[in-house]
Amino acid sequence: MITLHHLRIGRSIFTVWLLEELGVDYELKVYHRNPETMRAPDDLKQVHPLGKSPVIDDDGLIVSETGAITSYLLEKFDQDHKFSPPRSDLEQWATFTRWLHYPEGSVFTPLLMRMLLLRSGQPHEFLQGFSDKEIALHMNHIAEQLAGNEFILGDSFSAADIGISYMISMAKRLGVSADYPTLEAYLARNQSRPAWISAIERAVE
Ligand SMILES: N[C@@H](CCC(=O)N[C@@H](CS)C(=O)NCC(=O)O)C(=O)O
Repeated sequence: MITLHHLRIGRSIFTVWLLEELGVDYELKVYHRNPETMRAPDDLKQVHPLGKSPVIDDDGLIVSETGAITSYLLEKFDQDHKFSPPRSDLEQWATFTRWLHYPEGSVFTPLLMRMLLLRSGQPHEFLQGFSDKEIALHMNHIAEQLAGNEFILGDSFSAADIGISYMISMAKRLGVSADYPTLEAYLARNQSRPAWISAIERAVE
């Protein structure tokens, strides 16, 4: 049985969503951030030395890092390739893998920068200029991919849409997605999926 170590509020809700899409039986262990520091509680370090979420425990096998967890869950539970292309279709698989790792690898950092700048309440022209430009680059890139496509790989939803939705939802919270109606419509489309609704109900985000 899979246990997901879920920290509220953060990216692990997106792993809950994937588990719901896959129809996997799982347990949730919920952690709360320290309200002053916003950091994870120390108990998470007993699961993994970094003390971050998400982390899954699959009968003693500990997997951390969202991208690695996603790949692991797909390898184990998406044998019909409903949410990811098979490796035998190398071109589609490479495209999928690129979109799977792009959110954490490239989009997250400038969004985090913006979040920290807002939270600090201290203007910083250089960092703000850098993050605004990078965010615009990535939002435009995603919007271009979605022009004429309902989902990131085309007509059908895949696990890559989960990570991209995470980025758009973060952009929305940070007040940048209003300039990108395509992205807001895409997020709304994904978040009307029964698996997302079940994830929210179960994880009480
Ligand atoms: N690169 C990691 C990032 C994990 C991460 O930073 N998680 C945040 C929650 S969204 C966390 O646990 N923060 C609490 C802390 O650092 O104390 C991943 O993709 O899973």
